[in-house]
Amino acid sequence: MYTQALNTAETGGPAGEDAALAARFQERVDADDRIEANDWMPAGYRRTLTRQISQHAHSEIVGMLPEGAWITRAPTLRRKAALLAKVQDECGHGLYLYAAAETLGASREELVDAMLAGKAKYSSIFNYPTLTWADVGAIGWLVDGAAIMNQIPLCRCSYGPYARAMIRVCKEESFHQRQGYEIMLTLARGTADQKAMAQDALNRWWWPCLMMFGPPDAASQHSDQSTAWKIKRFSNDELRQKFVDATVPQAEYLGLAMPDPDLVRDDETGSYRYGAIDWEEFRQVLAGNGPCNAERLATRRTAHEEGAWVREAAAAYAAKRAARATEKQAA
Ligand code: FAQ
Repeated sequence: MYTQALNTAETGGPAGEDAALAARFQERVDADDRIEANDWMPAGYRRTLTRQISQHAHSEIVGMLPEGAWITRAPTLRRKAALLAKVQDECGHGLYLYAAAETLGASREELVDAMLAGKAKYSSIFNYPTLTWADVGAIGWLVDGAAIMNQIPLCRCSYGPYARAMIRVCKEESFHQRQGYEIMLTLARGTADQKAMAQDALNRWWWPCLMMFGPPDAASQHSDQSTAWKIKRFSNDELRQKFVDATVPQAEYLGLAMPDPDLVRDDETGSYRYGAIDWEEFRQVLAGNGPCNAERLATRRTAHEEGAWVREAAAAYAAKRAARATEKQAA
């Protein structure tokens, strides 16, 4: 097993953990100290971060697929170059995140295998199809917009390697959001058919984007502990609300209608109250029954199998270099 983890001696869970170490750990978290890979940490903290960071990494890698499908069909060379760069960035985000997860003692192989076996989650949003070019605009504007809202607070997460990875990810996501919004603006100001295409994309992506933030606070099983550990700085509902408040005026500027008849601005707070989210749809997508779950996993499995020779060649090259370095040292 290859892992970047430095010191991952487990304490065997809460029962085996030293109470004094646990108290000292929480004091450091409360004081906004950064926890680093070699520091003592509760087993549950390590598990929670490994789960969240690896799910996040899988989301980036699976998240390349919906937009990747449009690279060959982008309407101009400029659009194609920007989309290609964006999808490559997502791959890069996946790699930083797998590296951050490895510092916790999990190997990339085991994390990827869990995803390919359908045992590890990735974001629900990537199980929806990209039917038209406007979907590429809607993903950049809305999906990246939601991702930024969720990820900016993660730059202040208590675990150093995750927080640092998030800084660069968020900068790149800002570019992604703008390229998406610019596509939407061009379509919204284009012909009636183009505007209708933009509206249709907004109609299909809006509700799944609200689901990206996770279940409502009352049903979020990990939130309390993750908040106490300062992995989470805002609750799922708080971030969802911030996203709605930031996005509705952007839709107005585009001249597009929000697909929510219950959406209403509260003049006192300036916030928007939104209609009921279909949590049954969310549950179905998480259970593997979304429109594209099977297709996404099948595509990733094929790509993984077809890339086996690259991994083998890289490992053989690394082994050869290591053997040469040992020979040199011995000489
Ligand atoms: N999809 O107790 P909570 C992107 C699961 S990156 C699937 O509230 P937590 C960039 C959750 O895992 C998008 N599963 O959980 C991009 C848990 O299940 P488990 C990904 C979801 O962790 C843009 C259960 O429900 N971003 O978009 C979802 O405290 C464009 C209970 O939930 C991240 O991963 C969901 N939407 O809060 C790429 C950010 N929501 O593990 C390409 C980091 C919840 O017990 C193109 N992650 N679940 O089996 C987080 O901030 C958190 O993990 C939350 C969930 C907020 C997602």
